[in-house]
Amino acid sequence: MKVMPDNFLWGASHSAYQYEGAAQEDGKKLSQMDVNNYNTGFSDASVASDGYHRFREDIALMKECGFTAHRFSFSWSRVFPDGVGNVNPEGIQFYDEFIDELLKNGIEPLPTLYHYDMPMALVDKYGGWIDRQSVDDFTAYAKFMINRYKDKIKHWITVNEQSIIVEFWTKKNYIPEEYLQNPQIKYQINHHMNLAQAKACKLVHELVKDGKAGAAIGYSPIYGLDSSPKNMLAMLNAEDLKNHFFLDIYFKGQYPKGAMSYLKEKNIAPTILEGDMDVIKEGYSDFLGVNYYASKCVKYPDESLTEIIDAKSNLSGKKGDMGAYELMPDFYQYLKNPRAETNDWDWTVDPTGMEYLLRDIYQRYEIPMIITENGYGAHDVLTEDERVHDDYRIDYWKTHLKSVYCAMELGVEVFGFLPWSFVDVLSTSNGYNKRYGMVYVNREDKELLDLKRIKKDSFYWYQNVIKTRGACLFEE
Ligand code: BGP
Repeated sequence: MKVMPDNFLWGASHSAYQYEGAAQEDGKKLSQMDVNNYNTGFSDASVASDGYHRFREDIALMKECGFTAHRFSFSWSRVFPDGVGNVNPEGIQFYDEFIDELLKNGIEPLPTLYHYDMPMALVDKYGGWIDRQSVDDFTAYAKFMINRYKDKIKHWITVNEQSIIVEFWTKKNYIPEEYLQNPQIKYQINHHMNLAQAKACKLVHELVKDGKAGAAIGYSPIYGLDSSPKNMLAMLNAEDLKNHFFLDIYFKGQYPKGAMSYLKEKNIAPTILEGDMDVIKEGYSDFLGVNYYASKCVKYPDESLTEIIDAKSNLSGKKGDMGAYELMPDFYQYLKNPRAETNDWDWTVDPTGMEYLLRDIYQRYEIPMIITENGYGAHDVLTEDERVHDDYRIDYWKTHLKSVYCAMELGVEVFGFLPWSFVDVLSTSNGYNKRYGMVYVNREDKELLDLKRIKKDSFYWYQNVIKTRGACLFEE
């Protein structure tokens, strides 16, 4: 019978600012994501899913579903409201209680130290990740958290989605006005994060007995539009800059040469100081968290005038910041994959991509992986009898999980599946109009309602998947 191994971790994921709410309660101060979300036209993060007040109820539901693990993130500005200095006792108490509640219910906590939410105090002080001081301040915060929970937590996720932070740099960072025209900043921010995440890995190795550390990367396999040699070359270019650029750092301790030469030629490469690469090498990663939603497609850029103009504005960060049609002159150009289906939000639905990326990454680095995000954003409908028939989400997870299984059958090491998300959480770009959960949160985007939790069809489906360790995926 096809089943996942006994010790395979089953659960889901959320991040602090998208789940907790209580954005300025009990001593917490604002993070850059609290502030960024005030202006999207959608709901902000002030209440979100109200997890700060309802986490016990949510964890009870996780237990009912059969969870053995759960991924969440710490809010830096809940613990250190000013980013540095005094610890907020009520903030840390919240995480003490959250972690103990998970453990009491037999659920392994997998925290992420950083999920987009730099304390606003540090953005105001020196621009956040733009300044190298952020590396030391992050390290001090990480050291405090790792020390606090070193006896309770084995797997530590350092930084969420550096790839997405670079691609959507003005959305995932609060960038002061004067830097908006300078795309070098996004690679500099990323370099500082590389140092910070390496230091956090090293701290886990030093402080946690048998501790394991790694980043969670937002990863899309990149396909060439067709078999034309130029388009295949564009695929290699894009793989180098969008994927290897991050994974080579985590697992080889270096930047890929091709991508770096390209950035240098365009004068947008990060400044690297003496000793930086040693720090990065020392802070090696033990595993990779994979956040997979959709694959991407590229072609070699045409040299038409329009595209050159587009490319210039893209490099200056003014245009194309949603990344979907990103164009890097002389390197690659994203485009819609004519052979792939898309969801309501124009994201490719590509379950084969899951097997492809797991095998591809494993061939390159041979490291253990855990799926730290995977999910289907949709306009869910609550029926009058309080049900949500999200068969599209079940279908998405079913086909993606089967792909994980296929990769594992070929020897790829995957030790868990933590999809996005358990309860509905605030979408990074579409408030509560775009839902991902297996548990419905009764609120509208702008109206709070009673925030009641309602199990969707996907909850019952996932419960059965966990109970049968995946065997039910292959029935019918
Ligand atoms: C990932 C993020 C999550 C999550 C997810 C869905 O990139 O790590 O925080 O929100 O994407 O994205 P969205 O909410 O924009 O649909």
